[in-house]
Amino acid sequence: MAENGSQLWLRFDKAAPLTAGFNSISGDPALKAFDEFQRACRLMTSAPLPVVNQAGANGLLIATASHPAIRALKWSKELRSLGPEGYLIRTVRLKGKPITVVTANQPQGVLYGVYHLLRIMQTGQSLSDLTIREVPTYQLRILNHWDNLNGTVERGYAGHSIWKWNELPAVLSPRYEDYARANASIGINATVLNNVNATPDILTAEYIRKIKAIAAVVRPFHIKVFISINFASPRVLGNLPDADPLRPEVRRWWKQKVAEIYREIPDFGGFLVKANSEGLPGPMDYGRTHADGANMIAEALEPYKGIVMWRAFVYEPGDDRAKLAYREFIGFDGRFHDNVIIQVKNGPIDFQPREPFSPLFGAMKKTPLMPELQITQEYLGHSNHLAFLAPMWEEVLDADTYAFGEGSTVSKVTNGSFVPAPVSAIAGVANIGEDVNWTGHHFGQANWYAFGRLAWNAQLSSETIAREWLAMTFGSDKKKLTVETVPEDILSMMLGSHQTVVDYMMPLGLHHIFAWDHHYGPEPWCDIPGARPDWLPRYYHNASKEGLGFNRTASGSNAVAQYSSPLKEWFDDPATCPEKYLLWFHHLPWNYRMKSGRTLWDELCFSYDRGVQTVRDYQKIWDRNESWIDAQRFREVQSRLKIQSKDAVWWKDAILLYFQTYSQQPIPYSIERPVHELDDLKKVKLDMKHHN
Ligand code: GCW
Repeated sequence: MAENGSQLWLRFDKAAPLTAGFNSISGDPALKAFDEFQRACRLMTSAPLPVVNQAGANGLLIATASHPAIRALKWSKELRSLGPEGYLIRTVRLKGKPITVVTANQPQGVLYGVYHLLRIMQTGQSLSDLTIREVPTYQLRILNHWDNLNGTVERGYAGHSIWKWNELPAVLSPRYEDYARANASIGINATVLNNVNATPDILTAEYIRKIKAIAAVVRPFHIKVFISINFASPRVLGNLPDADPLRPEVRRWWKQKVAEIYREIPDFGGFLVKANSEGLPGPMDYGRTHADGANMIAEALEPYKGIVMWRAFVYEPGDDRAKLAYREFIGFDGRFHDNVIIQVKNGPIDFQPREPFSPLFGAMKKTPLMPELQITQEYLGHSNHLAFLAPMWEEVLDADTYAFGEGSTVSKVTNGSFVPAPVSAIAGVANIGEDVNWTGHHFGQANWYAFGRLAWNAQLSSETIAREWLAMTFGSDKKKLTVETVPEDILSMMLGSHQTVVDYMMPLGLHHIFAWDHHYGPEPWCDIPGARPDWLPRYYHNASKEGLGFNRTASGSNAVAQYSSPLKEWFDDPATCPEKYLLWFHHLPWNYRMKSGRTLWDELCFSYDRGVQTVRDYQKIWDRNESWIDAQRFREVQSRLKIQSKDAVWWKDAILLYFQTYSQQPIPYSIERPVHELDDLKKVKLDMKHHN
């Protein structure tokens, strides 16, 4: 088969193990984990391992804690500390013979352990003397699909939805199982099937049958299914006069609907809700609160241990947009039911190329919060630009909120370490579509992979993740790759690529200077008469003859006050504010002196230029590796790098020429000159309507 990216990082036939394998397998053949190992073995060596009753020399033992062979090891104390999903992988000696054991309390833990073991084999790491113990950072590691029931995907850049709603439940696309396997292999254990901009239809009996069919395919891989719901459903589907959460008939409607779902899907996960946000209905339509709305739905789900993920992506006009979610939610701290989690985007605005973390993290001390990351690159060049997002997510998850003193990082304030959470969770907005390679750009797969790995272990470094992914995804018979031998140039391209996109799009804390609606190219001048001011770039960049940036200090919108000390004081002062967030928090004169000694204007020019030059370097790096990369993937990445290169110049010219009309200073003469006219760039209109 031609190498087309369809196998993702699970290329067992190509990335064959570099180390000696096992002689036999024993344990519990009824486990999915057992099956999956044998399946991978067949692909790697064309034969499964011989199954034996008792593990022999160089044997592999795969079983849960209750299996007699595991009980005999007397590991019960350690096993107890693992919870339902943690696992152990250990080499033991029985009568002097090495045996590799993969075990956990529950079948799902064994499955994650088996995929860990396979990863060791795929990436050429040593299989001897293993002493691995893993417990996930978050209990619920969930993909959010912004997939519409008509097959389009909001902010999806890899083709139509993989969910074939019109064929379901009768026809099950083989991709559903591939999807489940890929997710299980990186520890993802839940999925929200439909767009947060949800239509009531998803709750009809017809759709519940379709959801049930998908749930049946992903269940063996220990993946729970959730859906997004529309708050007005009782009015639309139940013919009630309204959807007021305090109206008894409305409450009854939700209870009955939830009961109907659980009759069909007993392990159903629950609901994700976008309410009173961007025009969607919600409790505030009836003078009620987010707590009223979330708690009503939570009550309906509670008997089944279902969960409500209630989004905090709300920005009713009235103040600096960056402050609005905090203002709306902080007062409800501690007022949500136990099975409600508030889902908060990583930054206070909206998945910008770079944002400081949302001030809600750490501030809500009695309410479980879950981070929402965006895997699909809505604001990062769609599936045309190579941007490995692990470094951005690492920056967010490791950011210190100081809310519970030093060390209360975003990951710790959301994983139950500080705020008790009945279930801790993290979500990623999927970049998956029906494209053969799943994600449009081959390197987009690395972001899906990275999300799963970080959700499992928030401490993993971007470099570790990139090494694993590269070794598994690009190794071949021609060039075996191990975590140690991945090409350093491609590795460093990946690790620097997010910063590179920031450099040519929105450096130094600039944000939301995108083109209207499709969010692909630059449009800092964009002006749509009658549009909400906070949907227009000018609101964010505030360019004038005097300077650039958004004043969120005490003398401006005072958004800094929503952070804990000492952060708020650091952000408030340009001298201590990290330069990567400078124009997020400050409006500064064009001649403001940066740490480099350059003026703000010059520094901006150099950032954009560095972005352009670095993408050109990526082209060189890629081309240099042509000899060993399979032809189709090589060509496809090569052609997207060409687009990225052209786009980077487009961004640089548009932003610098436009801001130059305010700064009235020359672009430093050592920098490549613009190749476009500003007036021409202003006329560019891409036909890229997004599907709402
Ligand atoms: O910024 C917006 C996106 C919308 C998206 C929304 C959200 C699903 O542009 O496309 O809608 O965020 O997260 O709800």
